[in-house]
Amino acid sequence: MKKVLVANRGEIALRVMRSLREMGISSVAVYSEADRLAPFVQYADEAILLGPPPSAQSYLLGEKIIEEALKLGVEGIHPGYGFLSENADFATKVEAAGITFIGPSPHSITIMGSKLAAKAAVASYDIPMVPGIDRAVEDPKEAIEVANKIGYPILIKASAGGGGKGMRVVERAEDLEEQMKLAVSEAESSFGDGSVFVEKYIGAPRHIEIQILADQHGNTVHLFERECSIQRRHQKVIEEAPSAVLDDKLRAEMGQAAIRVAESCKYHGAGTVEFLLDENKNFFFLEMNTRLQVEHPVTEMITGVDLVREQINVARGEKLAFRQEDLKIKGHAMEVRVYAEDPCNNFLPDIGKLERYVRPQGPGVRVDDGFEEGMDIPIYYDPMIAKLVTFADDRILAIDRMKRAIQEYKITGIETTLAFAAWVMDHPLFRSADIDTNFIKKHFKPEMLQNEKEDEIRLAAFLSQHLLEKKTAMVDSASSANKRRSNWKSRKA
Ligand code: MV4
Repeated sequence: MKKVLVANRGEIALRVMRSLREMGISSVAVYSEADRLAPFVQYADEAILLGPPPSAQSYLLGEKIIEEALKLGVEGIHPGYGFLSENADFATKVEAAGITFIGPSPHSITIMGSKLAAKAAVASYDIPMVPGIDRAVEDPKEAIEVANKIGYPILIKASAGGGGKGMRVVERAEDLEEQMKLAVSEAESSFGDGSVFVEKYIGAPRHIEIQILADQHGNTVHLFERECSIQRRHQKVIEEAPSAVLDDKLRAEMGQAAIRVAESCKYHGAGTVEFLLDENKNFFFLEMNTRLQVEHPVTEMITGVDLVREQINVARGEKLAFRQEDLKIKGHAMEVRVYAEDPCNNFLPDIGKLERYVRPQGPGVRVDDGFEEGMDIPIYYDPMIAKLVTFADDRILAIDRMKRAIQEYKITGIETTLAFAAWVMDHPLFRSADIDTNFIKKHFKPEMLQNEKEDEIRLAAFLSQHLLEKKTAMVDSASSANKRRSNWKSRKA
């Protein structure tokens, strides 16, 4: 494979191109008018303008992207995450054009794109599932029967759902019929598929996901877990690897379960199997994401594996170069997603210009981003500016390193979630890893950022005072040097 087109934008496009360059593969960027000046466009060996900023007129134009790829002699297409990455129809068309789709087969994408199809696929693979019913329920009476068996509270879920859409918690039988109607209509309008099913509601779970890699020769390995419990309204905010609550035995059990999920749909490529972990450390399969995930860097840090390189290797038919027993966890990695959002104003997206943009550096710091100082954050796409990742020998060291990196990060011109991330890093419950998916909802109030902001203001005040003193001292010494010089001059004269 000599040339690969990256059908994505921003930090992930750049991330993928970096591995391509290391592998001696040339890269093609596709971009919208909003991204003309973006670093990923500059970085690529060739770049093709797709159209106006809205995704539907640019990054989602699958057929146009394939056409351009054919014109340029592209041999592979990497879809990144979001956009066309989990679109089975796009993957099919790419392959039909004789281009390699760097990702799983359309078959795997289709099965895992439906929660009910996924449950059916894994049914004979000994995968722990949340108690419930694994087919579409249409009659509220049937739902009530199921609920009586498993006990309240229950959760109504949309089969085509994602990001919590179409989900309804029901505490009592008398609310069930109404909530079910709401769930069905929400699922219909959001996904065009109104099928819903019913599960026991796990109230305070952790979100643990397992990274897997599979080649096209039947070899599948897992690369351990990521803990993603710190999220807000289904948007992940902080991720880490490994999880502080898994021991080696549970880790191996969940890893093997994830491998079986992958095998159930004949998976190849990189993928992620999501589980819920309850307070008693029972784990349950939720769903499988058939793409490279945003938070993949924390896995790369603790395993030393370049996941993009491996995606490309297995896409071109190579065998995995390592076995399960070759993989070991080393150290701890923490990732903070830096969003252009105002945490003091209900995380409202903030747009504008990156007036000042200075990245943190130093030991154990990785920044995956897609902007430069002076650039505008476009309103058309995800408001994520960067992923800030730290790596250290253990979890507390990785947290303290994150606090230091956040302090070094200078972003002005727009509000960001950096101060919020600093608040999380300082929270005693986070530091003791006593977290679940309710952490932010339960513990965060905007007023709490005053401290973090005051720290920032105090630091800025200290620095400007310090600089002023230094400048005064310099002026003083300069003027005395001038005096000396003039004395010397005058003496000479
Ligand atoms: C659940 C659950 C509790 N019980 N299922 C949310 C999105 C979708 N992928 C699955 N989700 C959940 N399913 C049962 N039976 C709680 C959630 C959930 C959640 C899961 C992972 C990460 C964050 C979450 C936040 C709220 C709810």
